[in-house]
Amino acid sequence: MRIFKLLGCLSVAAALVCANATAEQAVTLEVIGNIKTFTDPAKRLFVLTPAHFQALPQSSITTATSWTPVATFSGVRMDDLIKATGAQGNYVEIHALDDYSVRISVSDFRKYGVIIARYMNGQPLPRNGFGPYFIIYPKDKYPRELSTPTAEAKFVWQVNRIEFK
Ligand SMILES: Nc1nc2c(c(=O)[nH]1)N[C@H]1C(S)=C(S)[C@@H](COP(=O)(O)O)O[C@H]1N2
Ligand SMILES: [Mo]
Repeated sequence: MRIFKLLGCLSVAAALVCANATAEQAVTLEVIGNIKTFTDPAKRLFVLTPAHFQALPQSSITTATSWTPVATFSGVRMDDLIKATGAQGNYVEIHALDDYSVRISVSDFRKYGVIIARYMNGQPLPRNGFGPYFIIYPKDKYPRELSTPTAEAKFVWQVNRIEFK
């Protein structure tokens, strides 16, 4: 398989596939702000590569969202991301590739077991389809509380940066 991949990368026809593979490796999640653990102390940055993200405890939530049918989303509980980064503070700002951002109270994380998902039904979320990361609340478990416009605004897709405040 590895040989095939290598040969494939050498052929022009497979250039797009290889570009995709590279993009997958470049999918990083940047954590900044009120944190105590850094991958780049000088810049006070904690950057998670896909491998680093995968090495954190993995959790999943099975739910529908307003945009997706019932599916199992998996990734890292926001509580575990807080532990991994030594984050403090009462809220976070979630930022997305499309410049959307929303503020979420840290109290939501324990209350609902919110996860930052990388996979939907075992497939990595593509950038053009809710990826690279998607904030998931257990909407089906709390249909009333998690279907309000305020709650829906917190299901951020295309997440690439999280700032602890
Ligand atoms: N990346 C990203 N996530 C997002 C949004 C967005 O514009 N970009 N909109 C939010 C808001 S305000 C709501 S209500 C829901 C649904 O957005 P929609 O009504 O544009 O589908 O997704 C949330 N997540
Ligand atoms: Mo919204």
